[in-house]
Amino acid sequence: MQTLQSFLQEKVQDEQLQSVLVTLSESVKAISERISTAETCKAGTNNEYGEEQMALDILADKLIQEECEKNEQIGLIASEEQPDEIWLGDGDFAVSYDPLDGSSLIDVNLAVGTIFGVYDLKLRSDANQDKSFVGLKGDDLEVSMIAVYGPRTTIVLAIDGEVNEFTLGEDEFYLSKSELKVGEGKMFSPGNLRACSENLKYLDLVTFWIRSEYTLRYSGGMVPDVNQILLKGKGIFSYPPYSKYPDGKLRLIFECAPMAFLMEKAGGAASDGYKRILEKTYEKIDQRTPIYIGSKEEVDRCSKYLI
Ligand code: AHM
Ligand code: MG
Repeated sequence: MQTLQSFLQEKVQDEQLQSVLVTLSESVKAISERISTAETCKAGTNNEYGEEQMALDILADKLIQEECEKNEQIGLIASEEQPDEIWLGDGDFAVSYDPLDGSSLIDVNLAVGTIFGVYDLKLRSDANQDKSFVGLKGDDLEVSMIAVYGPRTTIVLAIDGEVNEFTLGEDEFYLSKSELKVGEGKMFSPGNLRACSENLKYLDLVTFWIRSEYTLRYSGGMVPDVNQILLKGKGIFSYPPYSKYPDGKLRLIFECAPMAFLMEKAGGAASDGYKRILEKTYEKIDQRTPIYIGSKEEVDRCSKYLI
């Protein structure tokens, strides 16, 4: 069985990038261990968006930042749990992360995940003199990676035009599924169904999926839901806007762009209904966007029904 480390040595020419990915996988190991043992009480503080943070969100955020600080190749980080991006030094790599997505699912022991986006700032034509995520877009991503903490801890990594799954063994990640491909198939994860109360086009779309006998698979966590589409090779995850979230709930930098990168590399698509998620320039750190992600035909169907 191939380890993640040997896979990276084989596939990634740039040793600096290799070391960044090892750093991120080490933080996933640490989070995985803490999730299975840590207390799940609420931390009692609010994050930048006024949402209550769970103790584990804070812990995961801290663990990733500490790992990144140890790696001098990483010059810039931004976390969904922190208000500002953080400049760490002269390293060429910028890493965005949602440390623990779906944290409201922790106390009921459903799967949660981490989302990473990795950018190589030296490849930017303007050398990104401001050292900021603002001005970048998903198409600038070098690598994206999600971790799913479920019955097993897995990583799905998009690198070098391939998407592969790795599973955590005793102390190492091993390649468990190679070259994931997303085609067509009847499975749906309809997020934010509340929007149907005011958006009859979304109600029509969901009704189409129901009447066409699609299989419902919705966990309440974007990472396990999109991970399922990648692993089953079919399906659609939707999260439209509505009055409470006029731009949608999910964040472009931390959640949607890295997910869209994984999905496109696996042969699927991701759109906000008008354009590819990866084409959207980051205007601010906490930017939100609607998202329709999964099989190409389903993403097209979303645009046709909703626009
Ligand atoms: P979080 O970043 O606060 O955890 O929120 C993101 C999560 C996604 O994983 C999921 O798709 C969505 O929120 C579900 O939200 P809701 O149940 O409010 O519709
Ligand atoms: Mg999140």
